[in-house]
Amino acid sequence: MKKEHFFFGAASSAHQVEGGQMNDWSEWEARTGHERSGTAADHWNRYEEDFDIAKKLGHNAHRFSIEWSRVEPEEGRFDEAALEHYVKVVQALRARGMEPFVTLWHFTLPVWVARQGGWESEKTVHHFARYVGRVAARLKDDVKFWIPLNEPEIYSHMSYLVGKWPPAAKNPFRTVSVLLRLARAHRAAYAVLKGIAPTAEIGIAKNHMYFEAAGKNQWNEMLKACADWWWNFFFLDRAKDSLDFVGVNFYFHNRIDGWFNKNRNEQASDMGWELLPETLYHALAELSRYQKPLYVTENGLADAKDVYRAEYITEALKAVAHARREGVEVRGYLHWALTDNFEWADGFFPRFGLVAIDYETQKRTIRKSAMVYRDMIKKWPNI
Ligand code: IFM
Repeated sequence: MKKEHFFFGAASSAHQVEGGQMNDWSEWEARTGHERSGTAADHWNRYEEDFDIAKKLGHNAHRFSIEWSRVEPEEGRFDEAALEHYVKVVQALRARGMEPFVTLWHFTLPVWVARQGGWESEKTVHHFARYVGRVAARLKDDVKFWIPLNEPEIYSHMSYLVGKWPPAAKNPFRTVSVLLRLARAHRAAYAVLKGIAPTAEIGIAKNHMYFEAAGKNQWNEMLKACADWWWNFFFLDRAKDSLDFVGVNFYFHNRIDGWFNKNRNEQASDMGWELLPETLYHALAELSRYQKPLYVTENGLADAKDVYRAEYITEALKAVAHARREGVEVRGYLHWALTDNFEWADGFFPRFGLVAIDYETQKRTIRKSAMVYRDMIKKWPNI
């Protein structure tokens, strides 16, 4: 694989960093008394400062999301100033030598869409396709990599099964119906994007769990096969004809020994998630069966004291290198996240950033682990 094809960088999403949102999530925060995303990392106003830092850290790619509620605040009314803002964001990345990876939906909906039923309404598929078309028409010359949807399976579980995210339902039938609709939305967006930008590379940011069957045990292996099926069926098995690449968001290893989640948890993040970055290798090796280029579109940990991050990144990159040596076509690694950000139901306490944010002053401080990542990029550009 050619050297210039490996992308190193970080990722973010609009609601989590921009600040000043008026979407279904901010409405829900206000209505339920949940911690407010508020000004978040004020990235809407400080994106150039943030991209300067990313450049200093040696990044040659950056993933961010466009906020639908800003672009289409009312049904059918597109806000030119918001679109122009995102044109400038993309230009700011290009000016710093960073390849933009553009996500078009990262969990939030315009309030008017949510009021019409959100992803439970077929109308949303049509509205989404129209919005995607408007954005693509403006950005097509400067953007090659598009990600219509972020982690649809996490969204449908959290919003419709576990009920921790708006609209806070707990209903398996609604969960499956939303998953199927999101798959249709992905396919519709793919068709629109290809119509406008035929050479665009379009993928999904798929949350991938590595289910490990402990021992040589048929029961564990059967549970693994079921879990893999459930986790991959909707977006990889059913939508693979509408994917030019697979974006892998990787955080979880799930050890099955008689039942799920028999993890040893020897090291855990601030959110209690087990830290086993080397298992990224298995995730990539498994996903290679879809025969699409793979990009790690997210991988990271909440670690406020920055105790584990450097080693985590080092091990994750070794896992990528291992997969590449075995012929798995991994073409990029985007760490989650460039800066600290609003972590949905968990608010601001989890600190995922390579760059710390002081939310009082908005001061940015580069964490030591970010420098370790930078040194690895320098030493290992072809990984
Ligand atoms: O912050 C989230 C992101 O929005 C989606 N993927 C997982 C991250 C960490 O939980």
